[in-house]
Amino acid sequence: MFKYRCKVCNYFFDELKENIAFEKLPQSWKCPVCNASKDMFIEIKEKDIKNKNVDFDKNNKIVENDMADEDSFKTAPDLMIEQMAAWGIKYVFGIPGTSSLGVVEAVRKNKDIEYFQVRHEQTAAMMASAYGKLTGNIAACLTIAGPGATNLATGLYDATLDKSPVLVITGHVQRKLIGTKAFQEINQHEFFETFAVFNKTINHSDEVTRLTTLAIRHALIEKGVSHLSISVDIQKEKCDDDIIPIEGKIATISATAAENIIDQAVSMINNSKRPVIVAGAGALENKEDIKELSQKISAPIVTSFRGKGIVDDDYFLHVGGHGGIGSLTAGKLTDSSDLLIIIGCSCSNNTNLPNRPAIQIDIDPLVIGKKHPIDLNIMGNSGEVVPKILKKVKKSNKEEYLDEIAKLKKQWNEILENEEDPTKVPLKFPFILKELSNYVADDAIIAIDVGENGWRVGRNFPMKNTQKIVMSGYLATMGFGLPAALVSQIINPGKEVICISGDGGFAMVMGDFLTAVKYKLPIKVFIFNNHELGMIMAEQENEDYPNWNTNLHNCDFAEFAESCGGIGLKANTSQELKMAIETAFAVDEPVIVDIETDPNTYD
Ligand SMILES: Cc1ncc(C[n+]2csc(CCOP(=O)(O)OP(=O)(O)O)c2C)c(N)n1
Ligand SMILES: [Mg+2]
Repeated sequence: MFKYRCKVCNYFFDELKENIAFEKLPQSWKCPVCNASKDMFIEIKEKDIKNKNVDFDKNNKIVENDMADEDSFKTAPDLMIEQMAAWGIKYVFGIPGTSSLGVVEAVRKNKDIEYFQVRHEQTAAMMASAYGKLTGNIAACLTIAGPGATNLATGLYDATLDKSPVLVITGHVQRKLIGTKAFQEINQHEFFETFAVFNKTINHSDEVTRLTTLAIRHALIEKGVSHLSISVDIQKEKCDDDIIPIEGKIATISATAAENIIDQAVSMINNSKRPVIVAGAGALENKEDIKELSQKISAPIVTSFRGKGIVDDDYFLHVGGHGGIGSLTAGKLTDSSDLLIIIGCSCSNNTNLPNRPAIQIDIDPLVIGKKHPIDLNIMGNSGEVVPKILKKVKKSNKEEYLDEIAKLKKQWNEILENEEDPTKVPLKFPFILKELSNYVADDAIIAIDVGENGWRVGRNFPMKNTQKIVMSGYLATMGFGLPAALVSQIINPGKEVICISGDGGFAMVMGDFLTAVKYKLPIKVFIFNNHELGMIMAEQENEDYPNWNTNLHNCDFAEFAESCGGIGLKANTSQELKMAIETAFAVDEPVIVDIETDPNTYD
C-alpha cells in the first residue's frame, strides 16, 4: 500500500483513503491541486505504525500482512537511510571512504535505496542535480569528509542555481577531533554554508531522524542543496527512534491568482494585437494548455533554452528560442510584440527578453520582475493559472499576424537548412545534429554539455515535445552531460538516453564512462570532437584576441570507450556518421561516437 506525492505541489494521493491503486488510475488522470500529470507523482512507502503492511491483492482488495521485525539493532545511519527512503529518496551517488563507512553500510542494508559508486564526486553531485531537474524529486550524494566533500562543489552549485533539490551527506572526523586540524578535516560547515539551504552537523544519534527530515524538507521546498555532516564515531551508535512520516510535514504548494487578477490577464490578452508566449522550464509540465492557449489567441511561442521541448520545434506557432541560442524570428516577434505572456521563465540575461508590456506567471515571486518591470504579475503554478486564463480568454484568429509568423518561421528554417550541409568535411555541428535527430527516439532523453555543442542543440536540434533535454542552465558547467546521461538511464531503463558533449567537456568527466559500463547503462555519447574549446576559440575571435590555448590534445575517444569495456565508433564523413549512429542505436551497450567536427562553425 503506497502513498504518492505530487512533485510539483506536494499533494498526497493515499491509496488506502482513495480505495484504488495508483497504477489503476488512467494515464490522463491529473493532480487535483495543480493539474500535474500522473508521471509527476512519486511513490512513498510507509510502514504502518502497527507494523502491518497493507497492500492490494490482484482484485484491488485491501489485504494486511504481518511484517517480521527485521532488525533488532539499528545504528544512527540505519535510521538516517530509512528516514530518507520513507521520504521518497531512492538513489544515493558517491564514493565510499573512511569517514562515511557506517552510512555506506546502512545504504547497503536498505532495500529501498540504490547506491551507485562513481569515479569522481563531481559526477555524483551532477547526477543528483540532473535527477532533481528531471523528476522534481530529491536524490542524495554520500562522500567522505574533506576531499570527497569539496569535489562535490561544482555539481552542487549547478543544483543551487537551477533550483534542483539535493541531499548531501558527508562523513566527518570524530566529534572530539572537530576543529583540531585533523586528517581530512576541513571546515565542512563553512564550506557548504555559502550555498546550502540547510546545513547541519549531526552531533547526537538522537538527532538523526529529525535533522534528516528537516534537510529533505528544506531541499524540496526551497529547491536547493541540503547538507548533513555525520561524524564517524556516531556511525556505530545504536538508535531506536521512530521514522517520521512525510505526509503532514510538507506543505502543499498550491498557488493561483485571485479571479480579478485572472480577469485582468484575460482583458490584456484580449486587447493585444501581437501577443507572444514566452515559455521557460517552469512551463514544461503544462505543455498541452500552453499549446492550446497559443492557438486560441494566435500567439507564437518563444522558448528559453531550458524551455525547449514545450512544443515540437516544427509546431506552426513555435518560433524558436530567445537570446544566445535564439532565432531571428523569435527576436523579431518579441521586439514587435505588444504583450509578452511570460510563463515559468526566469528571464536570465542570456534569454535577454526586450522590455515590452508583459504578464508574468511564476511560482517564484523573486523571478517576477527580475529583468524588466512587469505590468501584471501572477504568482502561481502555471498548471493552476494557465487553465483559468485559457478558459476565459476570447478566441481570436489574427490572420495577418499568423501569416507573418509563418513567413518568419519559414525564413528561419531556411537559414537552419542552409547550415546543414552534408558535403562539408570535417562535418559541421548543424549537419551532425540534423542527422542525429533523424534517428533519436521520440521519447529520448537528451543530456547536453556546455560549449558550441550544447549551444547548437538549443539552436539547431529539431526537438519533439515528447523528448526531454537535461542541461546545466545557469551555471553552464562543462562536464554536466555525461553524469546527466548516467542518471537519466538509471531512472529510465528502457528509454533511449543520449549525451551530446564537446571533447573538452567530456574529458572533464570521462572517468565516469566506466560507471556506464559497470552498471550496464546503455547510454550513447556523441562527442563533437573539434580538438578545440570551440566556443572559447570563437569568443577570442569575436573579442579580437588571438586564438591561444584553446586547442586540445585528445586521446582516441573510440579506443577509450573500447578499453573501458564499452563500444567505440568514429565518424569523419556523413556516410560514416550515418553508419555510426545506426550502430550505436542498434546495440544495448554504452557507446561513444567520436565525431570529427569542424571547429569553424560559420564558414
Ligand atoms: C567547468 C567549466 N570550465 C570552463 C568553462 C568555460 N567554457 C565554456 S564553453 C568552453 C569550451 C568547451 O569546449 P568543448 O567541450 O570542447 O566544446 P565546444 O565548444 O568545442 O563544442 C569553456 C572552456 C565552463 N563553462 N565550465
Ligand atoms: Mg571542442
